[in-house]
Amino acid sequence: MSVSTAAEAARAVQLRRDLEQHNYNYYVLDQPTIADGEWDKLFHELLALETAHPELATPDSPTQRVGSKPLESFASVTHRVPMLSLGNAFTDEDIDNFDRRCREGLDVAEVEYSCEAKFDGLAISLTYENGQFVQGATRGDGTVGEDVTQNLRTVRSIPLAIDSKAARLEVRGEVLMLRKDFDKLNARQAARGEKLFVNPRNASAGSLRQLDPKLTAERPLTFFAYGIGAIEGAELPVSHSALMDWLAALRFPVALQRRVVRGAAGLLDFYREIGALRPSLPFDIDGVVYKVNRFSQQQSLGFVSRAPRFAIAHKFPAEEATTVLLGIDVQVGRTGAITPVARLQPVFVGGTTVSNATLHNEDELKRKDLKIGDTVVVRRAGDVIPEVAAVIYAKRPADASEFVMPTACPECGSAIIKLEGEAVARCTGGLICPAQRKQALLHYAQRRAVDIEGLGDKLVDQLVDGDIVHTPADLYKLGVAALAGLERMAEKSATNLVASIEQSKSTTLAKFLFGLGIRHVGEATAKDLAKHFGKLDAIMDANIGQLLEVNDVGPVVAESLRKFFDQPHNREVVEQLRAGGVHWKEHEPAAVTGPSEGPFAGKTVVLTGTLSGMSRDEAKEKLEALGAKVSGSVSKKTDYVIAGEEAGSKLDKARELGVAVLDEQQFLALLQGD
Ligand code: 5U1
Repeated sequence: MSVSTAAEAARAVQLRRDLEQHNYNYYVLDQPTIADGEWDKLFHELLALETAHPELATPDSPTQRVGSKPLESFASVTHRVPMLSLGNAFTDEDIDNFDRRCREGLDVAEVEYSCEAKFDGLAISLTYENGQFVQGATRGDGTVGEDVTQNLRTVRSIPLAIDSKAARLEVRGEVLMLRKDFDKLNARQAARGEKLFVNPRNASAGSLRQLDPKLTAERPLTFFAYGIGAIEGAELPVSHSALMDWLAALRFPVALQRRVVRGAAGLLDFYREIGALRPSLPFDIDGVVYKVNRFSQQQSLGFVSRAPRFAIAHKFPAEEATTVLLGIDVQVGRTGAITPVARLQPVFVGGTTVSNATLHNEDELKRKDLKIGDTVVVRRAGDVIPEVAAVIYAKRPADASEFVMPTACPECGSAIIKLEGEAVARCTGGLICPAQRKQALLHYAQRRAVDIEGLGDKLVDQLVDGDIVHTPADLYKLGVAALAGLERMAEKSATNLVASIEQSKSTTLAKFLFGLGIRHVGEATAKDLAKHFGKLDAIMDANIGQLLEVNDVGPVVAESLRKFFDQPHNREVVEQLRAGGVHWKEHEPAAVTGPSEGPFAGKTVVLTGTLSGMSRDEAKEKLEALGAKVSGSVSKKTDYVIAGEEAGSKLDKARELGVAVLDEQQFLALLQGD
């Protein structure tokens, strides 16, 4: 070990600054400006410098996050300012009452509130002395918590040093795990044959209470600040919203979902808005929190027992509940995919009673080691199909029974097979299978395909079960008399349906092709094929090589198209549809419809997140008019991903693949030709 030179000392300072800035960009702003490999290189350079010259190491160095020695137990920490809990509200009336109490208590006509999302994580307190992070503690009982400093040092969104002159500052907030990190963690647990976590909250709790900080360091925890405890040697801002801005300026992560509003109406608007956003947020929330904004007013309202009078949590319906798995059935999808479905003891979750939940596929069933009779956690988030999120093995009864995947389709008796490399088992019955036939008809009739208004699932059930309709071509033979005899079909609705069937005859090649329900041929691919070939016969007769020439068509899609049109019965249905009067405008192959120049000409673009200035459909239309193809998924062939607010997994994928990402402003600039 040698004494460090001035250049080495300066380099260590620079590396620390750069690494913390990159941490902040990545973990707080979610805008990385450096590749992971590059970060690792800088980190190892600093580690090597500090190892060779220990006098260069500082307690707030990024190298000090990684995890020190395991503890025997956690020490107790008495909070200088108690960590309060919040009263709960569930109804609009509860909120009116809360607002009335605040108005009356303050003797004002209207109150200003600061609203924010309520994280479903674990409350913690972080103590900074003279700008250095010195202690982190769990909430515990609100008065005494556990010292988890070592573990919290590993959470990269928590700053180890802050630019504040406060002799002491306690920052309060919540540790949680982002949904995408939770999914990755559970996939890793499964690959290692280790136990799966029930939800991000449990995973966070388990991770934070590890005695060995190296284990916590392996868990992707994050942090959001929502308040402070003790503050010494610095001035407290005048309001909660100003405090949040101050914490953000000190580089603490704070939720973007916060707003200052007035009166109960403002609170309820915020509640509904965040409720609608809830399923698309990157983390779990269980409600929103309202706080009287001005600290002077908070102080005059004070506390009742251990909860503040000036704040309240407005809870959302729970997204998870436990119930019993009564049985497992299988459902057959449009392409024959067999989905195991859980039959559950009915349970109220996510605001409705749930008695069925998807189990996805056989592999998922095995992964969860699910048995009939098990107590399970059911999750229903927003409008997403309910799913069995976890099994509570401790409650497994002795007579719990294994589910055996059927070998024959329950709808048509055809063999069920699972192709190598595919997670999904499929019924081989094709259109012989009534379940597949029903789905195929609904797919053909949907708005994005030929658009037959009024052809819903109840009607399709009757048409297929009554042997009236076998293929989409049969729809064009239906008359008012045949339809009017069906359940829930009066003469008027039958007449309307016949009219809308008639109307659907005039369509586009892309919509017709999409409507045929060929595996892997979604709307965007159908548009590509129509644009490239111009005529249906050209598509039906194209060989694999010709199909591969189409933008975004790969071997899987090409193979699927060939297989579909090689089946005589599929060609027959197409001919019957044409004979029945279904038509569209055809054009010469590869006619160029959009401009051939400009930033988006010939480019494949994916839209993700919410754009503030236009709807997704408007953006799509504008892009297509400029010659772009708008695709639904990100691949190596994608030229641009346009990312609005709350962009999710598509943005992650773009970053992973190194695809160019445009934010809304950059997108608008290109649209305007700047
Ligand atoms: N977002 C948020 N969660 N939460 C929890 N703010 C917030 N504030 C709290 C608690 C217990 O307490 C303060 C009002 C004291």
